[in-house]
Amino acid sequence: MVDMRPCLHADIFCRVIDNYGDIGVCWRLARRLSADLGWNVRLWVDDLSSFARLASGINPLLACQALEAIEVRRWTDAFPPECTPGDMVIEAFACDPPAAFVAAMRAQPVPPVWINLEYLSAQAWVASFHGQPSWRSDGLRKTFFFPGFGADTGGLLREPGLLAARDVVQTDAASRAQTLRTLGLTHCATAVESADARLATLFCYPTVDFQALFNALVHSGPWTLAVAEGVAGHAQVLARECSQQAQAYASRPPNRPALIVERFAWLSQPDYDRLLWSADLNIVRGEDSFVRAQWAARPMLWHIYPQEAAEHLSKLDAWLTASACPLAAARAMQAFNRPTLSWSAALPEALSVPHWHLWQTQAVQWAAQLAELSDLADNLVAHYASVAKSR
Ligand code: TRH
Repeated sequence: MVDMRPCLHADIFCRVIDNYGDIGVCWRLARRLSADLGWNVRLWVDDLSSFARLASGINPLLACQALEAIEVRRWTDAFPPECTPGDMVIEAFACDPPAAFVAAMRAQPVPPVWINLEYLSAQAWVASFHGQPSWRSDGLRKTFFFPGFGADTGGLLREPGLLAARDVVQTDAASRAQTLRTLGLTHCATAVESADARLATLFCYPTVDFQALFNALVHSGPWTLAVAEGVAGHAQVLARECSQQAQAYASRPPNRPALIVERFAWLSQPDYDRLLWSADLNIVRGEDSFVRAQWAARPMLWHIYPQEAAEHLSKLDAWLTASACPLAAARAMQAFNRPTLSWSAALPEALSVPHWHLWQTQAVQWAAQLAELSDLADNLVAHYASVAKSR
């Protein structure tokens, strides 16, 4: 039977505060709504240069363009007269759509379903705030939509087929190595193929004590470390120094350095996923790479985005508890994120047997538990449908 329903329209507003997480989440959501759920999506972004870094098809000079069937608009305070607000308006991270756009929403015979998509947290209060409406003095209603890790939250973005594609890559060493080769990571591919080292990826903030991190890896090595573009500019030199120092103390010379670094140029989001699936350990940050590392079902170290009054540490602890992170790994992650704690001993411990095996098992179980939840875009569409029905 032919589906005769009219196509629904969504506007997504994204203000890039810094880095790539804001646009990373918005772009992923835009693609989910458009490619998988059949919505017409218009994405408003205030910083197209950051977006262009994330999606190479974006031209930062164009005020209006289309990419993957999504209309991308430069965020302007003036309301383009040719635009009508969509059926659902999603502002990411309380970014406040322009006043002229809100006025156009108000002028609609049936105002759009307005969502404020919030930041991700495993803290207990999230469930009680998720889905709460906020009535504005102009009569419009905005609903708080919180991503999260439980059925009483908005869930996490998970594309259909994502986990099946991951499982194919993780079938055996040959498919992991093949994936790494297609990403241009030949040293990483060789390490996986010859099983002579574990593979880690590194995408963290510059505040990490890289010397301590690399020493920790050396002392639990051998490792091959894939380092993201723009992270730890001195990584290769530092890895060599740390490996050489360790070798000087070793009773017999190793047949390979304890830590080898290979850099990777910025990958597309799907390719970055493939890299995470191919690794044994992923060091990630912010919000979106943090979620993607959980889908990878591999041990991960989260370098959390620092917040005022150390709020991020409560966030970290809440997630460690929710995910049932094993004690040694939790200690390593807490120390990794608290500059006052020494984590150089905590990390090698977490990476050593039997702690490592516990960590691997937990990562698989946690990903499977999360996969039981419905995905965030599906939940948004269900919310839209229930509001539309009640009108
Ligand atoms: O870049 P981040 O630190 O982003 C953010 C912002 O700082 C934001 O203000 C803050 O609120 C938020 O974190 C919590 O980290 P994040 O969230 O992991 O975003 C990175 C994005 O970049 C993510 O979509 C994955 C993507 N990425 C690639 O597409 N290719 C790559 O090669 C790499 C390393 C990352």
